[in-house]
Amino acid sequence: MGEPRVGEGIGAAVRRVEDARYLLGRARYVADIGVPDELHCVLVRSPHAHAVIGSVEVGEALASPGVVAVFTSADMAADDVGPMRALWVIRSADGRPMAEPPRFALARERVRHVGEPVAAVLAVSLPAAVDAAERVRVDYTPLPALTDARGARESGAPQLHANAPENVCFRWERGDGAVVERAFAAAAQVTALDLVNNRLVGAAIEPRAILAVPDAATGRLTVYDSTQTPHHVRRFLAEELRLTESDLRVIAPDVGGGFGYKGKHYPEETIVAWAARRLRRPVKWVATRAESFLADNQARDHLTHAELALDRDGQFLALRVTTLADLGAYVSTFGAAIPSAIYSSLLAGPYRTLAIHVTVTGVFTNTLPTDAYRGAGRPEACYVLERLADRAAAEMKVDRADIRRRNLIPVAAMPYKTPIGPTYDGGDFPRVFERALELADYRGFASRRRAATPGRLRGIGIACYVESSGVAPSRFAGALGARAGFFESAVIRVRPDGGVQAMLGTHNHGQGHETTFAQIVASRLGVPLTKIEIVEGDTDRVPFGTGTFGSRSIAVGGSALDRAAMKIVAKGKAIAAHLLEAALADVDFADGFFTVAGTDRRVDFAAVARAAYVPHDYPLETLEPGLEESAFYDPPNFAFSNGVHVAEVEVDSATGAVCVIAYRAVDDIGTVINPMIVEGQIQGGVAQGVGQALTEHCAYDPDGQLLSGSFMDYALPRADEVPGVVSEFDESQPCMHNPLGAKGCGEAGSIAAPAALANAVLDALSPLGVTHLDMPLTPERVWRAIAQTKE
Ligand code: MCN
Repeated sequence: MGEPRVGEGIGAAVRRVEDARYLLGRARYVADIGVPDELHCVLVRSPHAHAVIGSVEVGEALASPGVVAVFTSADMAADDVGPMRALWVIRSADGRPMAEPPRFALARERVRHVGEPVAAVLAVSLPAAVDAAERVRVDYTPLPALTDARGARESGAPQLHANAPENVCFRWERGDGAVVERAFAAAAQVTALDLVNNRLVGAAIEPRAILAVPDAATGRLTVYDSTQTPHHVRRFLAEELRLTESDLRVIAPDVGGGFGYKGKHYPEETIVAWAARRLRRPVKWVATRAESFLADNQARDHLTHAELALDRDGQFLALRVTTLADLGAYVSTFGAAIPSAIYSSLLAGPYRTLAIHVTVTGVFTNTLPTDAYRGAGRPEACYVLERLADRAAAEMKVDRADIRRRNLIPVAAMPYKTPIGPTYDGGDFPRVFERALELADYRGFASRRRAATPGRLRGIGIACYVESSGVAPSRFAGALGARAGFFESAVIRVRPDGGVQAMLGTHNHGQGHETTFAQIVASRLGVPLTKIEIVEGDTDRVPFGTGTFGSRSIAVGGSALDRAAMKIVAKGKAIAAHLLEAALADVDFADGFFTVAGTDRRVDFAAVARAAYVPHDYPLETLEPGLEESAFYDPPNFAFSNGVHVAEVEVDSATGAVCVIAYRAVDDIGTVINPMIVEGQIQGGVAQGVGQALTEHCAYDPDGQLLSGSFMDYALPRADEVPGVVSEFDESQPCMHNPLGAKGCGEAGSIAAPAALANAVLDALSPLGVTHLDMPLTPERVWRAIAQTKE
């Protein structure tokens, strides 16, 4: 905290050092890595959403040119390959653990979603594997499919798993229902809404890819994987393949975007790793874009009934939320935790709601599993609250800004314990709110609306959010059933020439870690950026770590790095004291120099580094040679980023097309390490929020066939649909419990943008009497709503 904003350290808008590699085509993704003798894996995937697997005929495929092996679940079972387990096992309200149906990498007996892998073909070339895969004959007996969460709960619905009666995975409950009930009974106003949080597909530029390379000499297996969490993958693979973690090295090299969905464990990882060991040959699988739609986790898909009780002054008295969350066919890595623990714990948002009660039922359907995707649980919570706030304001004929203003938690109330669980350590929500309204010229909006071109309906929308970034305190996760810790690790190795190598368990797949983490080192050690190397994504070079998701890298990884740097300074002082023949207590360190207090005697960092490895005259009993330190960090709490986003839109009343005219954001992410990078992070998140709000929707037909299985049908926003974000940061409230004072920023945009945009579009349509529409607000949906008002 409190670093000068000069040069290259904390607070400087340094250009991303990794961009040269990305922009010049020099990045190395998994698909770029070729090894001699590698086999290509093509997966035979189920064309049915739900079916019993009869025989799987592989003879013809095996006889195809270039084919080395064709495997089915029977082969994996014969090798005793274990099932894929979730990383987080939550408990239902009655205390019972969630249903965790067995999920095998190659489906056994039954398939439960279109695209589920049934057989793996291994051949010497990709075309040979593709051809042979078409010759695998699977005898399926189709079963009725379930593709929506409500249908899964109906009596007589097909049952997906023997150990999940009524297709229910869990029934989650938080808050005091009786207190909420009483508050509703006494309320002057009750506002209710039914909301759909649309299903999304992650769409990184690089499709997932895996290459597993066995080492005949050591018996070890190296797995190159386009993942955000190499340490989790190592652990899952060790468990399933009955290995120790030391038998495996997982490397996540350059990864072309992750957005959360690449931070989960997938069947292909198990299949490729196992096949490589079994065949004693390198095996590579690279998803095609079409395959990504059938193989990658999807996200959101909530049906929610939400009610807000208010007094006559518009104070929020109580919130009651009932959500049906579609988990898809199996429980994915974090699939159960996102719609329960993560989502529900943010339902207070920035507001002082006195009582909150939430129930979430997680159900299975014949669709791709859902799991974390940028925002993960927090956009859903923000959407519920911000849609309710707007609706309540309209019903009470109060200005939308005023109703929020009356309910924001004041800074004096910090730390603030919410009625739904978390304690916010800090944040000046009213200050951020007023600044955002000022930036958006909220007051001047009425005149802009009046001045709009005829046929253009202008609207403005506000969304306030609180985000639990810095996922997660292990204590919190453990209490709620996580099967892993969520610490982060950092090692700083100082070279004899004074250069620094910093190794972290996080992973950079577009967030700019090689720059921002180097800035932290530069600030703490006074070493220029050109002499700092950041290493991530290799379980041999970074033995223990957790990975990048939940906007945790700065708050948790950065804090581990900061601690390691402090240890380097402490050791450096001891070396300097020896070199300068001074008492340790008299040695100070600043700006790259160790100085004897009150004198001009000093030695620079590089000289201390050199001496650390040339200990000719060291007092070896008290001073170890070398300059290398490690630190593990586990946060005591989440870092509660917060902010206010304001979107201004125009709706073409003839076509229903929505144009985002302006987008302004004020975010409190504590101490900003690199303002240029965080601006980019906010902009990227907003782009994804624009997608959810306006264009993206993953749709299945009633038989479970994916209707939006390509970019022709699944509409990512295009550059001309994404507004330039005017972004500001409020640094007045640094995180109180981590050494950097930093809170995460990677998901902020995707959390606030859907609510801000939906509120803006509905504001534009409000003069016509349209009060609710579900996302995505496509031209067709908006046009139909307008047309109906004319009927
Ligand atoms: N940062 C900073 N000052 C702060 C907070 C963050 O300078 N106060 C910097 C960090 O040092 C880091 C970047 O901003 O370089 C994002 O930091 P953080 O908020 O800690 O998020 P993570 O690095 O943990 O990234 C994860 C987050 C998530 S969960 C998703 S999903 C996501 C995202 O980041 N996926 C992304 N941003 C993405 N950006 C790109 N380009 N690609 C993805 O796949």
